[in-house]
Amino acid sequence: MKTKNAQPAAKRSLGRKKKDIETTPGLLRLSPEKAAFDVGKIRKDFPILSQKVHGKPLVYLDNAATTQKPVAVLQALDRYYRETNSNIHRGLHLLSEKATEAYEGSRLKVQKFLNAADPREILFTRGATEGVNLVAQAWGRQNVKAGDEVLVTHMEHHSNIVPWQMLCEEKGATLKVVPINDAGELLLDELQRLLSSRTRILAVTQVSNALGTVNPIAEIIKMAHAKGAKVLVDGAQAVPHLAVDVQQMDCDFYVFSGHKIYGPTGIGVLYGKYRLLEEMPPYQGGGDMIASVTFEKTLYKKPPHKFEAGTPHIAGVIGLGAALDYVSECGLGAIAAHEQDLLAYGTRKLLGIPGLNLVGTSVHKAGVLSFTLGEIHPHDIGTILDRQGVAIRAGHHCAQPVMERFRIPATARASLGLYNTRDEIDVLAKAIRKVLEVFG
Ligand code: C6P
Repeated sequence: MKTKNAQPAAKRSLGRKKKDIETTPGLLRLSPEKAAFDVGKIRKDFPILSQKVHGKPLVYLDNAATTQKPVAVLQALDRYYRETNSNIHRGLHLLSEKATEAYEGSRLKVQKFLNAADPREILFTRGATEGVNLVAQAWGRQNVKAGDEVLVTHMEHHSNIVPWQMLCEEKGATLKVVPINDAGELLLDELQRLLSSRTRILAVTQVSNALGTVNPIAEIIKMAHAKGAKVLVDGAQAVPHLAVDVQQMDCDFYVFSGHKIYGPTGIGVLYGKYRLLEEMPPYQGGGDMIASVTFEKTLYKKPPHKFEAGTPHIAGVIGLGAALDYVSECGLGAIAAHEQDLLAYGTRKLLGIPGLNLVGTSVHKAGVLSFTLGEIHPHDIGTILDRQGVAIRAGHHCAQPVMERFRIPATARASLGLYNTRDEIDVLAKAIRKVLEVFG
């Protein structure tokens, strides 16, 4: 995968020891560039991180659920409501013009961030979930018929399963599932076998939220296209960790959520190839998506406006633009290098804990450490860790088929963000050992 925005050579060392990075099998090797950034400085951009919980310094390791917001994003939201608040695309007055400019400016930022060919290919949604539903309903209803097949994988989040199930039920189509191996990697030969002339679309995650697996997405898309299938990529867990280039990967649709990339909740993005968007009917009807309305006939605007009915989450869009600016300034290459270092360090630390079993040991992984600890229920692990200031998630992570595949009810999951440190991994490991003590 291409790395864009790579930082120049490190100004300051993170104190990484070579052996820590290179001795853990099954992890991405850090590139020699290893662009380090100043994580101490970065942490100061996130006011929430300096608080204590239960009297202990907060160690926030629930970034796959949602990320914290830098001051730049908080200020963008505050500034919008204080100085520019107005509806967009409607008013002739100055505030409306400014709000429209900021909103459409964010669309350009997203276009650049994903390297989309055209800003009209960028639609704002409520999040990844709404993006998948939009494609399943608007594209799916038009293109999937009885006897057709929709392909998903065994590692999908419920958001990339249920909308397709609903479509298949409605249309009499069949949902097929690409299996995964014990490391949590997609079985590409099975994918090849399952793809056929009946396959209308493959819906696949770029990075698994429950396992951390990074899929070879360009290769997968090529395989699906060779059979004439379209591909929707769920990028919810990819965009915060990897540089994404939708033209290079050649996906037909790509979705992500703002809140997982240091932006506000309630805002997300759907990228779609313009020709496909043009052919799709609208998802919802209402204001701002029409060219003209009579009781006899309504004409729709062109994409993206055809798919943005009603007053959108204007502040959210502007906040998302600020978040993408922030991440781009940090440099996705530098973020990836930092997180891969933490992942390697954390993997080594956790594997040293008696009875700890890592769930998800793919060769290519992003910053997720999902684990079980003997017979101790992950909810108990989460509660004990919380008392020590460590925030993780425990449960099925909205990926019940993954739990079923590994024959476990749940995992405890520590997930990394750009502001996490090795010291925090040490606190995590210590807190897990405390769980062992409690359960004697
Ligand atoms: N995963 C997690 O803790 P929304 O809710 O629309 O912002 O994102 C849905 C979604 C879709 N795909 C993947 C791969 C995801 O991880 C998520 C959200 C969170 O893992 C909350 S369940």
